[in-house]
Amino acid sequence: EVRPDGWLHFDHRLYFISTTKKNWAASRDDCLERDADLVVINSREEQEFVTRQLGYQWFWIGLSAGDTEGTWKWVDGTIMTSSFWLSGEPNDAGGAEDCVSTREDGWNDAPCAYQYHWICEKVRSLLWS
Ligand code: 2F8
Ligand code: CA
Repeated sequence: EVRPDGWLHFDHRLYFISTTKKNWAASRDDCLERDADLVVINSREEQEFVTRQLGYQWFWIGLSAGDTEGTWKWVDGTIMTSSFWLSGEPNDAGGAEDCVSTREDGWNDAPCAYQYHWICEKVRSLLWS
């Protein structure tokens, strides 16, 4: 279901899929300006809903390296529970891959300075159905 303002609706949440590209931090700033944040993916259903829209281009999600090497944290502060890494990922290629992107078939860790599309998420207000 595509809403007129460009937000997609799924399970009491709204998703914005960018048509332009930015680095991870600037992507997050864009989401914050939209009263949202980069998407936090909590279930296979959510991963499948979000990635159905994407094809084979990379989109930043709200997951980045934690303070301890090899750990990952979501922008809402929660620890990663379900994960959807592509085979062989995360590989920290070049020792410099601290941000996570997804495409239709799964996640990759990539350099945070790369310019990718991004996905924002916000809770749907009960006031405007
Ligand atoms: O083969 C997987 C590998 O592909 C690229 O590196 C060659 C990705 N690099 C970027 O997206 C910058 C790696 O992250 C990925 O693991
Ligand atoms: Ca990688």
